[in-house]
Amino acid sequence: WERPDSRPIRQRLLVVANRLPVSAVRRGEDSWSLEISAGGLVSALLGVKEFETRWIGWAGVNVPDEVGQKALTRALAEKRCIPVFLDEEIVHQYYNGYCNNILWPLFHYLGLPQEDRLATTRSFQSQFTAYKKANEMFADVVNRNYEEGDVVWCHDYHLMFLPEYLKKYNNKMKVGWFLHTPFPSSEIHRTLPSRSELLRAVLAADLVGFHTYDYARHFVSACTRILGLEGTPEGVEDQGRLTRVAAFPIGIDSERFIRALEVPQVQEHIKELKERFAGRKVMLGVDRLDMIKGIPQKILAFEKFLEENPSWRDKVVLLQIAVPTRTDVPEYQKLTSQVHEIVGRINGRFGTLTAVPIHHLDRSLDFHKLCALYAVTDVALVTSLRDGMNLVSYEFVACQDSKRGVLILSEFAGAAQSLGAGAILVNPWNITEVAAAIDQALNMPHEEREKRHRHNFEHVTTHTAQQWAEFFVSELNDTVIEAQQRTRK
Ligand code: ADQ
Repeated sequence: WERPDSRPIRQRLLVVANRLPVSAVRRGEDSWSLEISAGGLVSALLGVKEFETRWIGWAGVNVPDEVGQKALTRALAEKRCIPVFLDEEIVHQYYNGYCNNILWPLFHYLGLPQEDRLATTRSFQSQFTAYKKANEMFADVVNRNYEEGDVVWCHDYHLMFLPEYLKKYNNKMKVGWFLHTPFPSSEIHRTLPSRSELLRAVLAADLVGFHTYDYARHFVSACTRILGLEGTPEGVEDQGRLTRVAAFPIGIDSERFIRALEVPQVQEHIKELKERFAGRKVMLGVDRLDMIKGIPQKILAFEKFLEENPSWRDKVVLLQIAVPTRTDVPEYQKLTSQVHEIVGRINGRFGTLTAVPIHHLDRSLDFHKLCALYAVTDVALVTSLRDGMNLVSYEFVACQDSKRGVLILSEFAGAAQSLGAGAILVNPWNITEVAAAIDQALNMPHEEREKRHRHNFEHVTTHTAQQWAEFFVSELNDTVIEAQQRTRK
């Protein structure tokens, strides 16, 4: 991802995230092949034209030998990526343990894993120690690659200690931290044994960003209630030093989706899908297979809708595309079996010899197929139990400018704050309410769909990923300049 223009480079941006935006596969002792995973973050940061971006993160593979590490470092350098090498034990304790088993469920209000509460509580300390150790390893790589004037942007709950470690190394470093998940109410955060250390570590950053104003407010409340610091409209103050806290709602590269709909291959997919589901309304769910996405709840609500509306049974189909993630975590394995079991039961109950009401796929779809699916969908169902933002809802809206389908959206997704006026908002825990929303969506008159879609399309195309990144980085620069001016006075 080279910069598309050749303007002079003014400042370097070091983007630090747990995972690099590439997957590495070892081909030989000293050879690697790299595949770019072009997610939202990559396209967002490509849009920050004022900066030259370097990525720092884990490549997702264990590379114990020096030959392999050197070769991978060289291969990644061509992609402007710098690896952090984590061994298996650290990955197990830091990534699977503290990040995915403790912080992730807690930040999404799901508490600790149900059947594992005591075991998790016992292993907490060792996982927390590994978490700090991993953060030190990230800090070490940043420090070795830092040049004066660089802007360092740390991402997500994996790296909450990074701002503190970086500032200890060099207090002048410009450090921002952004959380992609919700930040929960202080009543939830205060149950974490390491609650204070985590907050203090994040507060070392110059700028702390969240998707919504609510998450920012929860963070400030946690700092005032747990640490006894002063919350101001600007952020959190500690002995005269201000950490700026603000909302920076992420968006998508909407143009990429809109342009894709013109590609002949996508048009061909659209034609095939229309033929395949002719005479039936298409409902769509696209999620990572994660408990926060509320997939079982969504499917149960669809079952309720079919139960209550027999006339719709052969006229509607739900396509649920669920890409498996974190497959080595037992909770996720249980979720997969649970979803399969529910889908099987409902298809057995309402299916016929020639058609089933739910098509469930456990896999990732390529970009073109995904765009085609979004384009033919009549009703998209996003029923996350909690979600930092939820980009699937944005992607669906971007692909709907000719169809004007309806978005049913969980009120617990950050996106509800931006797309709420155009979507039908639901409480995903209430399957009767979601079933009623499905009925409302399928029967919605064209004028109302048009009006709702206009609102959402306008938002999605004007609040893009590129603007999000530019806004965060320029705010970080301004924050540091203001802090310097305050100190001089
Ligand atoms: P995620 O939890 O991964 O992101 P989301 O924002 O919906 O959730 O993004 C998922 C991305 O993966 C989308 O771009 C989607 O197209 C893609 N995807 C999902 N399932 C897929 C499938 N089966 N096949 C192909 N692609 C698939 C986290 C937070 C979110 C926050 C983002 C960005 O949990 O709340 O919006 O980061 O900050």
